[in-house]
Amino acid sequence: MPGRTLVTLAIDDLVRELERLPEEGFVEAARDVVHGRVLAPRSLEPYQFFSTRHYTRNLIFKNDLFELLALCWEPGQQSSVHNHRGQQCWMMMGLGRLENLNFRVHDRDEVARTCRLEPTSVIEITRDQAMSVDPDEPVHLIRNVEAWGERALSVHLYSRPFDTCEVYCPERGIYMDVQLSYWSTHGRPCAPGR
Ligand code: CSS
Ligand code: FE2
Repeated sequence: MPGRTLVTLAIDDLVRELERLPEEGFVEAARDVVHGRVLAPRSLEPYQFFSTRHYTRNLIFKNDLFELLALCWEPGQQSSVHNHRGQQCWMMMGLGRLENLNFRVHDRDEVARTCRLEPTSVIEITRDQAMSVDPDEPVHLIRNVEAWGERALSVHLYSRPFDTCEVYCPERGIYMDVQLSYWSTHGRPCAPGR
């Protein structure tokens, strides 16, 4: 959206703004909020938990309508190829930048749990360029490119919340259900030793 003026705000103010949105039309209104705001990095410090093993998922806020998470990525870390259970997903950067790789799913067999993935587009997500996951092509992978050498923190808005997703294994042509878990909730670690 060229020509937009981005408003910088703290994460608590983003939560309040999203909480005020009516349920009817939430998806359209939330998209405008996400694409029109830049997050103040210091406000995200309570949600910064990095692990050398994998990216961490840190809950900021959740109600029946939406969930807001901070995801922390060391250089080189990436998600699996996954979907969002038919829910909308938007991403804003708090620190650094990330790369998004989209995939199209072909020959999905719900019984055999097999499919074929075709890589489609690659998008960079930056602090002044948020991203909406395309509801028509919602299977993707997020990565913090190792060569960039910088930590990243992304804020993910999901509507509605979901706690499982499908994970795809492109090499084997299979997919499976995976449970999602938090590293911390409301700034308190809840996954010690992982
Ligand atoms: N959907 C993944 C992160 S990439 S959008 C997750 O919630 O862990
Ligand atoms: Fe995702």
